[in-house]
Amino acid sequence: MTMSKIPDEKLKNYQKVFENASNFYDAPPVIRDFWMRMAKEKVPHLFSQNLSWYGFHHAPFSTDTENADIVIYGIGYDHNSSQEMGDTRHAPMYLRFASKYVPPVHGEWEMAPFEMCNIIDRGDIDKFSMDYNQSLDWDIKHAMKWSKHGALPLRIGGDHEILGGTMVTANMLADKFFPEQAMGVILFDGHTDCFLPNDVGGYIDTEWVNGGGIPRAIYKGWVDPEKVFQFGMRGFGIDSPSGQYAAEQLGITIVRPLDLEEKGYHYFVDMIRERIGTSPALITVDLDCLDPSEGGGTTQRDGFGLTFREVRAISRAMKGLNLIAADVCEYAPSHDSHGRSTAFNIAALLFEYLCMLVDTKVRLNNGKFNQTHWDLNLATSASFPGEIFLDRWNKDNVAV
Ligand SMILES: [Mn+2]
Repeated sequence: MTMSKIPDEKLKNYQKVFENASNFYDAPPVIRDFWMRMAKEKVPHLFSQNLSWYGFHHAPFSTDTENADIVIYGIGYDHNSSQEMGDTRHAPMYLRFASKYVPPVHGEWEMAPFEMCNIIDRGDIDKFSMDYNQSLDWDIKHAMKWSKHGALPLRIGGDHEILGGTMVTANMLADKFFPEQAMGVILFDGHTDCFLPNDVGGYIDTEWVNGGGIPRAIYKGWVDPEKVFQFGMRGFGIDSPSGQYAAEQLGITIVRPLDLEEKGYHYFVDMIRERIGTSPALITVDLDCLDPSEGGGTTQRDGFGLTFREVRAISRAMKGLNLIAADVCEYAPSHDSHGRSTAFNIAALLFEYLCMLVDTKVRLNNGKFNQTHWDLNLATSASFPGEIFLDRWNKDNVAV
């Protein structure tokens, strides 16, 4: 053995850590409880990406929306991205896979969402029909049914037609949990999407045109434009057909990528937190908000956009506030050509939205935790994390 070059006192401490500490056992309490429960219930290795019967973020597939706190599902809308169509219909499948690369705990926030809420993957809603309105009705019908008992939705597109169903469902939940307050919205997009009936004659009989959920919800009195923030506006997105002038007249806060870069995200995070306050709110992410250098896996690529880091930093404004629904749309797997880098960033972002929805739902449940349970009949894996600590965990818990 070579001589130690570290002072004795310090070395003894380092050796003590090496011999006794555990990254499972010494995790923050809710995370450790989660790992130990996974071991006790013999839920197979939640780090695995290879078990197809796990849903989004390793959530169990389930039809039990009545007892769910959070419901995650895909809708592969592929109707009307305006430039490069891509293959948004396949996005839920690819993102479900990418989401399994994200660990099921949030160390930075000290959260174990599956220990705090009953989270299910309800599977996908088929877009059903070639008829636009019929597909919307099909989506909205399912979305409302699945959230009828209060489950907060995390919806994965598909194209931005998804926003109609998100808006209707969020409004239903807002009525249930926050009956006095209008909703706020954070939109990440290349375009304000404030399409008006006068601008889009072809869709005049369609209530929820692609992405046009915001002006419609303002028109109905569900959303307060003073609590609406739009990030990433540029290029085609600030031409009048995409809604800039309507958004300005409505009093929506429009933020161009350079504004964000110059003022810094703290400036806008503070503004969002002040204006949204205790109101219920939703986040909708149209991935064409992104700069093409962020992987390119979207439909309408337009230079000088946002980074994933900016989208995440702004999204975190909602942490601890009342986020009640979120969607992500316009992911085009066929354009995501660099080792699926767009998909992995989306997956990491989705997990943050999941955690923020859990945060809201725990408050709505008066602080009570509802654990997620997996159907163990499906389990075939031999490895479960933390198993060697079960004895210690059981002893410690008896002692307490
Ligand atoms: Mn859009």
